[in-house]
Amino acid sequence: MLIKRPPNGRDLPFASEITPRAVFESRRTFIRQLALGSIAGSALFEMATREAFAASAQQLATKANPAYTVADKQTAYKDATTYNNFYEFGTDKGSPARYASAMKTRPWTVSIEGEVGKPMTLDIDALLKLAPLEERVYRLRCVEGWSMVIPWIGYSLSALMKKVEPTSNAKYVQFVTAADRQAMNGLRYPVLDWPYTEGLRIDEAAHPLTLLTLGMYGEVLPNQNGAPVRIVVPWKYGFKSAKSIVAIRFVKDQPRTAWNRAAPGEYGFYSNVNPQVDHPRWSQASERRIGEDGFFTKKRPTLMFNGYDDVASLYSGMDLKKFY
Ligand SMILES: Nc1nc2c(c(=O)[nH]1)N[C@H]1C(S)=C(S)[C@@H](COP(=O)(O)O)O[C@H]1N2
Ligand SMILES: [Mo]
Repeated sequence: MLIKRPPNGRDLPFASEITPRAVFESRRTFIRQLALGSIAGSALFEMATREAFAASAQQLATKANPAYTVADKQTAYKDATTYNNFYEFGTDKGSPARYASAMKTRPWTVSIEGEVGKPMTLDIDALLKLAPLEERVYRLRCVEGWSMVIPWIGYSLSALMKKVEPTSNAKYVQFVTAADRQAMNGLRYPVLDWPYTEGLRIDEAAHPLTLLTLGMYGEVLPNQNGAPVRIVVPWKYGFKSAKSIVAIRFVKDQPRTAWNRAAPGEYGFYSNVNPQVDHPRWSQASERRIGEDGFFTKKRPTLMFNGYDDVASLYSGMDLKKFY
């Protein structure tokens, strides 16, 4: 897939390294034909340029995981990549797609630290190779009342946890995300206490559903969806799924989270999808599926734990109205 040492003597990769082979080859053919004058001016021209220059994301080889794939219709790629929450690039839904290309996602390292026997700093290539990449189609339910169905690529965070060996003091995991003032135009607004941070209890982090996510729709993550690495916790509201992670800290005490700091009465630490516990300002009983349900369609019911009943045992005996 990736050629290790670029024979060009630079640090920059060749197009062939970051481009799917088919696209690269069709680009070469296209350029050759262009040189021969056989395409320019023809109706094929527009098609060929789009084919050769538009799709340039690195494809990832994956194995589908049917056990963690919902049957719901998948959200269109276009919707999943243009309707985003990524406040580091602005607070409206279109801003991440517009501005996130300013973020450089290579080189990128994630530091795994705190209460672990083997702290380590891993770069993206190491993370891509750490465990077999799986495709899992998950529902994502935003606390705002909309949802999507996305084919993510990654592996259980538990695979990484096994490598770093959390100590017996590790009761929680904190995710710290990128806060680069040069690249992230949203950071000049004090909407949240940057960097955006999130957290899970250690058993939630170790649950196989918790996905260390490196791609979606067959490719590496688009920047606006949290490239190059994010977490996806499908039974919790979307804001728990922190994007563009730079550190994973194993800690003794429950960590503060960006949204809990900003509005403690509205966003708790647990934030499990729960149709019976309303947000103080709106109901959480139903949702609108992006790309399917229009504004005049009756909203669809929201499912307890977003439909992931598997996780119920993590909370047995807990009052989920109190621990919202
Ligand atoms: N770093 C960071 N991560 C974040 C956010 C954010 O603003 N910053 N927004 C969250 C919210 S509210 C949601 S709903 C999901 C959206 O993920 P998606 O754009 O890939 O669908 O990302 C979450 N992760
Ligand atoms: Mo969200």
